Amino acid sequence: MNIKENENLSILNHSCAHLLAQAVKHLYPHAKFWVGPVIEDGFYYDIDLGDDVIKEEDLERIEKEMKKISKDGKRIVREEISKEDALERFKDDQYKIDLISRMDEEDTVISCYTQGDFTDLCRGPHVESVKLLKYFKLTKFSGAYWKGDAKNKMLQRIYGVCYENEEDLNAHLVVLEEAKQRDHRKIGKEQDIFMTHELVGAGMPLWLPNGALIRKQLENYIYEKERNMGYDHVYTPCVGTVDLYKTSGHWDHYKENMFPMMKVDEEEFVLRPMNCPHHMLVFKNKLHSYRDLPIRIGEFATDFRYEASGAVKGLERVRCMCQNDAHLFVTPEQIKDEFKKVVSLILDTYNDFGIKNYKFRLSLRDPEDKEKYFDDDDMWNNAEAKLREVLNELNIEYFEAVGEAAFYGPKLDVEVKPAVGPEVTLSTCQLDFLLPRRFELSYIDNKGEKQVPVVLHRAIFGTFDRFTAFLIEETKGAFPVWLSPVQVNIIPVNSEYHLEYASKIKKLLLQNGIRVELDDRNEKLGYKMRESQTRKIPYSLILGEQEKENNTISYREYGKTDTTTLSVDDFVKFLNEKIQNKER
Ligand code: TSB
Ligand code: ZN
Repeated sequence: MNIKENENLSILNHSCAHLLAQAVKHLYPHAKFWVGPVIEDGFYYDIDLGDDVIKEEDLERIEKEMKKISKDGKRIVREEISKEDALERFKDDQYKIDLISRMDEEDTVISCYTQGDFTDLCRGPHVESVKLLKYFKLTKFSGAYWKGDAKNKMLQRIYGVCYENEEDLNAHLVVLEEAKQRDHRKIGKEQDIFMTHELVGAGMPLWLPNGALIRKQLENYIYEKERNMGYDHVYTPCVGTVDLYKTSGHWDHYKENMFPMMKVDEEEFVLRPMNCPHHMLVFKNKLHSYRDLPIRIGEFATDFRYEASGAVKGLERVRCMCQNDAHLFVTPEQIKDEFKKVVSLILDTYNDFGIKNYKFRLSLRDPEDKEKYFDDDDMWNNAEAKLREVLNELNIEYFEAVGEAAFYGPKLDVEVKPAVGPEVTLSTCQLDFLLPRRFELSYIDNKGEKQVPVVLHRAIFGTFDRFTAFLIEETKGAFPVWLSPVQVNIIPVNSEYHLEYASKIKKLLLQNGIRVELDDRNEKLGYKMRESQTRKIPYSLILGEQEKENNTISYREYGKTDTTTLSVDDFVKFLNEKIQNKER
C-alpha cells in the first residue's frame, strides 16, 4: 500500500515521525532535527546527532522509548505563531531557522505541534494523541547528507512505518522481510556472486567466479542474438581524450556524471561514461554507401560514471559498469524498422528470462533545462515526434517522463522495480540526430549525395551489472539451470564406498560441458542435501549402492522433495535439453 497516497495513514505516519523525534531527543538530548516526511512505505526523519552514529541496536532502544511515550498518552496540541515568534522560539536550532527563513511571507502563520515535553515545527495535520500511535516499527537507518548535498554534513536518517492495527503492520513487515530476503546484495554475498572492497572503491564491485559464470552466460546469450540480427562487435578502450568528449557534447552536458580528467604526458584523458563517441569513430573509419546501412556496432563495454556515494547500490547502481551496448547507424527511412527490431529483441529477451513486471517509459527532454539538453528545438521536436510515431505503430503502452531523455535525444526505457528501492531502467533504445552531426558522419545515398545517418543507441540488458542484480532478485538466487554457476551437485550416499562411482559420473558430466561439483566430505547425506538446497543448486544427485549397481543416477530438483532415477545417458540428455532450451 502506498502510505503517502492514503490520507489517514499519511497523518498517522507523519505523527509517528514526531514520536520518533521525541524519543530520540530523550535519548540524545543534543539531537537536532531536520525534516521528517512521509514516504511511500512509511516515514523517515533526518537527525543531526553530533558525533553519534545510529547502529542496529539503537533502533530497539528508540522504539522502546517511543512505546513508553505512546503509553503516557499525551495530547498533541497545535499552535499557530508568527514567523517572527518562530524565529525567536527556535533561535538555537540552525535547521529550524533554515526552514522558517525559507517560508516566503513575513505574515505566514507557522504551526507547531507539542506533545508533552517535545515541540516541533510542522504543517500537520496530526492525530490527536500519541496514544493512537501504537502499531509502528523502525525499519532501517542510513546516513543522509543535509539537503542531499555531499558537501554538507552527514545526518542520521531513521526510517519507520506506522499502521492503524497490528494485522496491517505485520502484513507490511512480512513484505519487508521478503524484500530483504530477495535483496541481491544479500544473495550476492551468500552465493559468492560479487564482493566489494573499500580498497577498490565504492560502486566498484568485483565479480567472483560464480558471478562471472552467470555473466558469461548472459554475454553468450545476447552475443548470439545480436550476431543473428547482423550486429558487428568491437573492442575499444575505456578511456578517451577530453577532446573526444568535447566533440560529442558529453563534456558540456554530461560532465557532472563523469570521473575527473587525468593527464598523461600532454594528453588529457577521461574514463568514458558512454561508448557512443568511440563507435562513431569506428563508423567513420570507412566510407559507407546507403547499401551498407544499417550498420550495427556492438560492444560489451566498460564505462565509468560518477554516481553519488549514497546512491551506489550492489550491482544495481555502480560506478564501473559494463554495458551491453550497440549503436545502429541507419538512414532516416530505416529508423522505424530498426527501432521495432530492438523492441522485439527486448521483448524476446524478457520472455526468455521470464521477466513480466516492467513498464515502458518514453523519456523526454525538459525544454527548460538548457544545461542538460543540447539546445536545438527543431531537432528535439523532430526526434520526439518520430519516436512517438514508432511507439504508436508498435502499439505498446507507455508512460511519459519529462527530463529523463539523454542529452542527445529522447529514449524508450524499460523500468523495473527492484526488491528494495525505487524503479530503475534496464533496457533502453534512444533516437539520436545529434552525435552523427557532431562527428560529421556521412554515407552516400542512391543519388550519389552525402547524407548524415541517424543513430539508435540501445542496450538490451542495460548493463550486465544491473541486469544481474535484477535477475538475482527475480529468481531469489535460484537460477535456471542454464545460468546456474553450479548445475549439478553430486552427493555419494557414503563418501567412502560410493566415491569412485560418484567421481566417474562427475567426469562424465564434465565431459558433457555440465558444471558439476562432488561433495565428498565425510558428512551425513541429509546434511549435504540440505546444504545443496540452501545453495539453490538446480540438481542434486544421490549416488548409492542401487545407482552404482545399475549404472543410474537419482536426482532431486531444487525446491522439490521427490527423487527420480534415470540411466546416466538419459540424465545427460534430459539435462542438456533443459540447458539448451533455457528452461526455467
Ligand atoms: C545505450 N549511450 C547509451 C547507450 O548507447 C547510454 O549510455 N545510455 S544510458 O545512459 O541510458 O545507459 C545505458 C544503461 O546502463 C541504462 O539503461 C541502465 O540500464 C544502465 N546503467 C546506467 N547507469 C548505471 C549504473 N550506475 N549502474 C548500473 N547500470 C547503469
Ligand atoms: Zn550510446
